[in-house]
Amino acid sequence: MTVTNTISKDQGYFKISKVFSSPAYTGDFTIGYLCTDAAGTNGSVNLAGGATSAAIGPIDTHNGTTAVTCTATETLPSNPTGYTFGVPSYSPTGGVVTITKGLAAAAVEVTVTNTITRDLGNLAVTKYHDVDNSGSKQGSEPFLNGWDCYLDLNTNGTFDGVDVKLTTAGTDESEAPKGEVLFENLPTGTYQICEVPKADWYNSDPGAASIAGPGKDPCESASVLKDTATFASFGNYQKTKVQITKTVGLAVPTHDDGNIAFQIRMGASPAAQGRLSQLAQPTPQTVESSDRTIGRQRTVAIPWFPVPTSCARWCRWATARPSSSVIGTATKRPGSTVTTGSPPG
Ligand SMILES: [Ca+2]
Ligand SMILES: [Ca+2]
Ligand SMILES: [Ca+2]
Repeated sequence: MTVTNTISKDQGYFKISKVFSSPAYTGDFTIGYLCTDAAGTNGSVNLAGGATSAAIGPIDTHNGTTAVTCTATETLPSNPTGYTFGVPSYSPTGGVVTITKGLAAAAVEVTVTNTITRDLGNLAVTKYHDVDNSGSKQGSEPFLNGWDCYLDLNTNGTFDGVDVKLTTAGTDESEAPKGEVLFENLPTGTYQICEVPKADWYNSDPGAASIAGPGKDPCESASVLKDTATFASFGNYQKTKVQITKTVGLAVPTHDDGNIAFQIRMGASPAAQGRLSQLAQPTPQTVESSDRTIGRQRTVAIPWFPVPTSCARWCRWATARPSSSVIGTATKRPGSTVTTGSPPG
């Protein structure tokens, strides 16, 4: 009589589940595994968020007398632009599962969970008085508080609905304005940052070319990088307003069309008076009055006059009859209104 017995190794299965949900990444995650069985079972699976692998096995439940475990380890994909994956978490802890005897349908499970966060950075904007209209800040040029700057989120060159606006503020140790705004925790990317102009100020940084069209503000582009402060700057200068006051004398001077002409020349030195070709740029500006009533005082405002870099702080102004000698002069700081001496007449 023969008694026959069979014996087989206890074997089981495991499977890997992936937990992740974000439109920032819809690709697969690669998860490797390595088991402690005598065969050293190993491999990897590629899983998208929400997916579960097929049962992996059969794998011996014991290696000698020691229970077999399998360990799952994820290799993070490259971060999508503007996002960073968090450290993956595993369940059970460490991604380690003990293989238990059973069929594929009873596979033990290891779950790998990922998180992802949006990259953020800061954008600091400084506002300064570009006194010399050079398009950049020199050391002596002051910062300006009280100016509105905004993130032009809909890039239309004007402050409206969705935009975010801040006003330059702050003072340093010596009470001087810091002219700063700080846009914090911005999602990384490229932003259009603009300033709200003020009357009688003119933008030189980024400059007139940055203004997209009528009714649009000066804007420049800034790239906000992860965990970094990006800096942008806006510079504005002022022009000088000049008025001529004269009393019409008996000998009424006339221009080609019979009007009295008033002319402003910039930078006219006494030596250059009356010699138009030697007067500093820009071109002398002329306005006219048709009122030639003798004895009446006439005040004629010259439009804002651009300040050349050679005349950054103090400018000399001259009034004259066109193509004639200079009579009155004045020295004033840009941004002020000056009344010169009477031109000839
Ligand atoms: Ca400057
Ligand atoms: Ca806008
Ligand atoms: Ca700038």
